[in-house]
Amino acid sequence: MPDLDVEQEFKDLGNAIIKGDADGVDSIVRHCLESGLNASSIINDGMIPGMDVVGELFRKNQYYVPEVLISARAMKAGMAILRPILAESGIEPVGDVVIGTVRGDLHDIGKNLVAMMLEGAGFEVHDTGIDTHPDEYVQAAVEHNSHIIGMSALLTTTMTNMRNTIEAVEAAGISDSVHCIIGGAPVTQRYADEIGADGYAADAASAVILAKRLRGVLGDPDETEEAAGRLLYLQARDALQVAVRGDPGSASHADGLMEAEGLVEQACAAGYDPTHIDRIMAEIDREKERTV
Ligand code: B1M
Repeated sequence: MPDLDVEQEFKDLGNAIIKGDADGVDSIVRHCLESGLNASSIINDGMIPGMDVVGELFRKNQYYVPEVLISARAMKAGMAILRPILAESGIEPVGDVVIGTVRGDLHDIGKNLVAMMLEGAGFEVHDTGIDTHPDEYVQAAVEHNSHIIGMSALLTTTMTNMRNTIEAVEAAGISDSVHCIIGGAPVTQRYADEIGADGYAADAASAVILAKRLRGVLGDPDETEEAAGRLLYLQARDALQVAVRGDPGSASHADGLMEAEGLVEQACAAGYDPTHIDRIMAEIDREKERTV
């Protein structure tokens, strides 16, 4: 490959993903293939680092949903060229995931983001779409020999179908081989624990880290530490919500505040973003003032 500056090519490819330039991704990927680079290197060294930056920008609130969707579309443009080649070359995916929005729920923007990010991270993803019946998840997981079932819910009224799906997975006798993970705006770690899910992720980037962890393919230590800090922070938010819903002076109000404070301290110790820490501490202080 005498004429190809591989490092520059991968840098350009990553930047095209970050900018959401689908046409650019298409032409760079084709150029890389014509120059003899292999498909998995194009994904792992060019596209995924770009998508990692997108996930990072999203986590830091520097990218919002539209930008992520545009980048995800650019990623898809590259994947569409590379997927058949990967399938031919028999490269093992990181794991197999069945993902869908739960029964009764039609929201799919977040689920699609999670699916694309998982695909970008090297998972084989089977999307059951919206309004997925518990038995449909089970059927798809059995059919594809999946390692993970991912459920998304945006409504408090449909969240209960996550529990029903976990029960269906248990009833089908596949719970030893399939991990159930959940997410969506109303879902919390507390709820995941309550229904016996194997994991909860607050956003698409964290879902990838969770899925990798469940498959034993951890990201680099910084990535894991950042995710741990973020998880503690999100758990603190959940605890604060519990407090806010309780009457000042009630046990739930006091317990929620105490739990939130403890979690914020841990998130701070884990090096989580000080701006977010300061903001939630101010909210906790305001809530405390309501008690006196
Ligand atoms: Co609906 N809706 N909606 N809606 N909708 C909400 C969710 C709502 C909070 C709005 C509100 O009242 N403020 C509210 C729910 C209230 C509640 O239950 N607590 C609501 C309602 C009430 C409804 C209807 C009942 C309205 C009606 O008809 N009366 C109805 C229900 C239809 C149904 O599902 N049966 C309805 C319909 C719709 C539309 C069809 C119009 C549209 C959906 C279009 C679509 O998805 N194709 C819609 C939308 C767009 C929203 C809001 C505005 C935006 C949701 C969204 O896409 N967010 C929403 C209000 C809001 O959230 N601000 C609202 C962006 C997306 C990227 O975030 O989905 O949270 P999210 O995904 C995140 C994380 O949650 C996480 O990662 C994603 C990326 O970071 N995540 C996972 C998600 N799934 C995950 C899975 C994982 C891990 C992480 O592991 C597997």
